[in-house]
Amino acid sequence: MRVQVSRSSYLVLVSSSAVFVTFRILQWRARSRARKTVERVKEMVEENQPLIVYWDLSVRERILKAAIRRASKWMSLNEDPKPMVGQVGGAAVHKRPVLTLNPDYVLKPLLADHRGIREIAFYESLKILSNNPTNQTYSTFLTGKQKEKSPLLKQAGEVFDTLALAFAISIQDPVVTESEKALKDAWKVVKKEVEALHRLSKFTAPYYGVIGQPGVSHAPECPFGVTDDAHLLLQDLTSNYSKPCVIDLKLGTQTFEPDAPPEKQERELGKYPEQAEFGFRIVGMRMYDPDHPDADEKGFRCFKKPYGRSLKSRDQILDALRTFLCAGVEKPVIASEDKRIAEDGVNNFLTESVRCKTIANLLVQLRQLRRWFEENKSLRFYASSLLLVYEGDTSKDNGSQDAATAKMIDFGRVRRELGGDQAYRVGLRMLNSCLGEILDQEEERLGKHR
Ligand SMILES: Nc1ncnc2c1ncn2[C@@H]1O[C@H](COP(=O)(O)OP(=O)(O)OP(=O)(O)O)[C@@H](O)[C@H]1O
Ligand SMILES: *[C@@H]1O[C@H](CO)[C@@H](O)[C@H](O)[C@H]1NC(C)=O
Ligand SMILES: *[C@@H]1O[C@H](CO)[C@@H](O)[C@H](O)[C@H]1NC(C)=O
Ligand SMILES: *[C@@H]1O[C@H](CO)[C@@H](O)[C@H](O)[C@H]1NC(C)=O
Ligand SMILES: CC(=O)N[C@H]1CO[C@H](CO)[C@@H](O)[C@@H]1O
Repeated sequence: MRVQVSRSSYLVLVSSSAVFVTFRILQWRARSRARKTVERVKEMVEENQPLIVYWDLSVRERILKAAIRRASKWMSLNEDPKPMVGQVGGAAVHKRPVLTLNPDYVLKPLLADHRGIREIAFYESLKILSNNPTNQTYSTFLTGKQKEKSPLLKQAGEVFDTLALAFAISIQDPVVTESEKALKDAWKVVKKEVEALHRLSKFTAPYYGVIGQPGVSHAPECPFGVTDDAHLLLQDLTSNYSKPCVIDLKLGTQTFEPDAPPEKQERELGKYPEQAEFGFRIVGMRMYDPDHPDADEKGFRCFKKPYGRSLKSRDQILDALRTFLCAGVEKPVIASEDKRIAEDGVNNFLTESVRCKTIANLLVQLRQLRRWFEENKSLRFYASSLLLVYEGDTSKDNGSQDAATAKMIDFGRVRRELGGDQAYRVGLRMLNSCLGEILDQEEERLGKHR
């Protein structure tokens, strides 16, 4: 009798301790798996960091290869690209010019430093998300890890982990439950970024890949695999204009990233301190104004970097924007307008003398961009440009003379920052108010003379 009791209690003891050990193992596996997954997702979209971990060799190689493949799929350079006529910004002495290629491409030279690979990654992310804006696509883009077929042993491990997790969730293990919540939040951050990038692509120039370098370089002068010959292949935003008038605005209150060395910060601040107040600077502009004494042989007036830096007050900025927008049609002396009306007998000169529709067109596009910045608060763009283009040819009368384009370019310094880009919004607000003021004045002028 006594033997039997002790044997059954022995069995109970053994089996209960087996259950206990199994429980512990499952719990441990579930907890460590859950923690790791949260870590992995959080790392993917770490704050105050560039979009991709370009210092990771495999990440930058994968993205660069994808960009080269993208361009080579359908583009072979059987024609020599030519230096762009009418490039407005960039191309300081040490830089190479932007090139153009028929029918409507621009080739922007990439920098071999971190900015080159970061700009490629930015455009690649837009492209990848344009077809398929999901967490999965983006996480594969950022980490390179796909749900690949793993070896049998690993698969067994996965099945075990999945069971362990299911078990831990069913008994509401506190650590696993907590991790599940954290995981959901981490994916929400990813999803936000996916949506933001997905909606941003309509404000940027269409991108077709990287051209001019055959593969990833391992030369010491190419620390990130990008060579001196690499070019971004983009759509030429001026290609549909017969006399494109272009202004390049560098947006934001500062042009350096927060981790820039102090000397660089000081240097950048010294270039144009007013940018902190205005939220942008005029990098350059080029307008069609063939009758102007300063016009070049093609009929364009050009303003370069020093001009933008000389603008010290809001009024001067306003004048500069008016000069840009009213080029070739601005007739400041009312007397001459009256004379023209008298000669023609009709008042068609005045309708022609203002660009109200063009300015209104730009304002609509800028409003949409502003909305994006107000509603998508996860990215920040340092030293990025906004390109405004309008038709300078007033001889057409079928509507195309009112065409205008506003697109963002230059993405070498995009970062993830909670709160979004307050600094870019300062610039957009200022730009909006200036254009609005110019439009009001023009409409008033027009109204007075009707
Ligand atoms: N997609 C485009 N369509 C038309 N013109 C373009 C396009 N991209 C660039 N440009 C022209 O090239 C100029 C320089 O472009 P971008 O600002 O991208 O170059 P960058 O060398 O990085 O300039 P920066 O020195 O200001 O950083 C622009 O001002 C514009 O005139
Ligand atoms: C991405 O993550 C968010 C937040 O967890 C979720 O709501 C959404 O359904 C996920 N989308 C996809 C396609 O997985
Ligand atoms: C120019 O017009 C064509 C035809 O409408 C269009 O496909 C193309 O995208 C336009 N280019 C730009 C830069 O807007
Ligand atoms: C207007 O006419 C020009 C030629 O003068 C042509 O290139 C352009 O496509 C036309 N635009 C529209 C909107 O019809
Ligand atoms: C995630 C998010 O806030 N997305 C917003 C981005 O901006 C657009 C407007 O351009 C909104 O519609 C989205 O909801």
